[in-house]
Amino acid sequence: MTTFEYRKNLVLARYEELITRPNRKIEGNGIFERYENPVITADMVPPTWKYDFNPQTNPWFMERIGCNATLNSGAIKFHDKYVLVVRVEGMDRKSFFAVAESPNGIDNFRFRERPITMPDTDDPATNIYDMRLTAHEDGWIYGLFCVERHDPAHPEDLSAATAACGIARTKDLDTWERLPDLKCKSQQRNVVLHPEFVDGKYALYTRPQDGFIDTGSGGGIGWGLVDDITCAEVKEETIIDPRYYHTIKEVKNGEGPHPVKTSRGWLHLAHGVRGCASGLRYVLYMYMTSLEEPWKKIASPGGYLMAPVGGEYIGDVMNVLFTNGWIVEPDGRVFIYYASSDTRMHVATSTVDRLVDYCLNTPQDGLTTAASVRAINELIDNNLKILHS
Ligand code: M1P
Repeated sequence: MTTFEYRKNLVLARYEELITRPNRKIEGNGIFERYENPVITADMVPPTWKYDFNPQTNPWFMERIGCNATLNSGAIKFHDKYVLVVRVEGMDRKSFFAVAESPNGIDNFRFRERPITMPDTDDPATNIYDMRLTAHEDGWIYGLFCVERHDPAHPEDLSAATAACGIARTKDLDTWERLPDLKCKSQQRNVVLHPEFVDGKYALYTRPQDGFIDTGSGGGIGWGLVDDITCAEVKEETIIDPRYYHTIKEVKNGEGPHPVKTSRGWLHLAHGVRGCASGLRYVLYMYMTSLEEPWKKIASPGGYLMAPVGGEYIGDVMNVLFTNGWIVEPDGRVFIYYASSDTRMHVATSTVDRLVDYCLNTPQDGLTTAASVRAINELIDNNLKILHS
């Protein structure tokens, strides 16, 4: 057998084994369950995207185009499949979007034949990433994502970049109509489209930021209305979930996927960032807003829902969990898709009832040590009464 044949068979067999590997649930804290394996890794990108399958031009069956990571994915249930629009990052540091589908949401994710070719605007992007999917009541599926360009104001600084919100829409997830980028006063990342019209307008969760990395005076997760999505402009933004000193969202926060409508209010999933000696720490947290007024917070459980554990700590950008996709089934099951350390995708499962209970019954962050101890003592008091009765 030639080296080409031997290596080709090995690569294809390993790939097939990996993407069909069953995933098992790990019992957790009652709020959600993690799973044994990541759902998508860079090794699950199809070999046809990486290898030249011609023995004449690639006799050693060498990898030609490497994949670095598969991370921050939008999620949607589409034609009975659990679908992720994955941020795939090549070894050249460029990210692109690609659709991966699974029959059950926890394993057997397989990429479609080709990545998405996202049309550019008149001002081409250097990099695009982190798509939030919204099946809007206007009938379109929207993808909102970060568009990164070199900052023209600082031509001499090779790290100076700008972040804006790109907008595209589709009916099949393969072909996308690109709309103009969101116009607003500040730079933006983590912009999310609310699924329903509010006062006849499109509604956006925003994340105003002073620079490409620093949110600076941008006070947290914002809310703004847009008259026309085909030339979207947010003229006024109000902060609906602010950052606070000495919390999990002291440095930054950002809306995850679009919120889920429940009988008790809109259920939100987001990421919070704080600084520590080893850099930034990204965790996932939740909050709820009013059904009638989705910009008004009605519940804010203290602390994080999920933080990195075990191998999740390790990767390209350590100590990071990030989410921009979840799927809610009509029976109330929730599939939370999250990336660890900007490297790989995982799933965690829960239910709408459990997450609403978590939001409404977890004590709020009292913002001081004294308040935290008071909350624990209250719990102990109640428990002792029950245990001694
Ligand atoms: O590296 C962690 C995350 O950093 C950014 O998130 P934020 O805008 O909140 O700082 C994004 O680049 C995100 O893609 C990345 O996962």
